[in-house]
Amino acid sequence: AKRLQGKTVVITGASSGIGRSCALEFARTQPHDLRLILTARREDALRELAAQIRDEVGDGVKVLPVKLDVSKPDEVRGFVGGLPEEWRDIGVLVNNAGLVKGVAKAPEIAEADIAVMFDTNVTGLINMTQAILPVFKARGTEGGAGDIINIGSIAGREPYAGGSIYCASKAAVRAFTDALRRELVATRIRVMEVDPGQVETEFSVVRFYGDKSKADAVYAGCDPLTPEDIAEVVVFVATRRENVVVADTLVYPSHQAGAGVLHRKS
Ligand code: NDP
Ligand code: 8X3
Repeated sequence: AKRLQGKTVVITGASSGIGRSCALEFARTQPHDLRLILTARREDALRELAAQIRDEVGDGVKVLPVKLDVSKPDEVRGFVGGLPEEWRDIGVLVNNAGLVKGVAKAPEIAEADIAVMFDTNVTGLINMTQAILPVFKARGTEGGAGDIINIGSIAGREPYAGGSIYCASKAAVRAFTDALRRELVATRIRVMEVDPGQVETEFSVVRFYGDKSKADAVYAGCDPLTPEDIAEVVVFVATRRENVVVADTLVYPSHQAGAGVLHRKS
């Protein structure tokens, strides 16, 4: 179905992993007068992705790469106003930007790591939501007023040792999402959360401060999800009939049954 025809989709953290795959999946499956606003800090990666989408799907999808650090409240506040006029009619927000830093346990957790995880995963997601909600609310209470799709994590449901801050940040995403759905119950704005289990992306490379061998060990003997697997779910929830809210989704690879509960091939 051409359910996103004429719509504008914003994705945060589109330069890598799940966000990047979401951009490609929206473009490939809904190439009918779709506008994609791709945001992240790494502008070069966004430009490359925009070129790839243009080559693959052509004119049906217009792509606007925008450099945006969601952890900077001033940048987020100016985001919608800074868009060219024809890009401001946003219909879908995918709050995907997020990160984990380190595996330290209290009291050894670096203050800078605590700050960057909360500023990005929690405050950034909330600020983005608040920046874009007025666009949705201006549409009134008709169907299709707007979609917010928040990327949480299994870590927000099952906290684990060595991940306390990341887990707390994702639990905060979950609480904010659930409260927001209640706050907006009289509107036709859909508030949805997708919680991935283990996905192989740059996530673990970032967690280990660029140490690729430590990152690879996370996935040793496992068969993790690909970012495309999560992108398919994100596009699925965004393309249901207007009255259908896929409110809350947990997605594992088949060898996972909880946070860190992974069957590894020896
Ligand atoms: P990646 O590291 O591959 O991608 C993270 C993305 O977030 C990048 O595009 C990065 O872009 C962006 N980002 C980070 N900080 C900021 C910032 N301050 N402002 C804007 N963008 C930012 O990891 P994933 O794709 O795996 O992560 C995407 C989401 O999925 C995160 O919220 C993560 O917590 C969640 N998740 C991941 C799981 C996994 O196992 N991989 C499991 C469950 C949830 P740039 O550096 O260019 O700014
Ligand atoms: C990422 C999943 O379990 O590695 O959100 O923290 S986990």
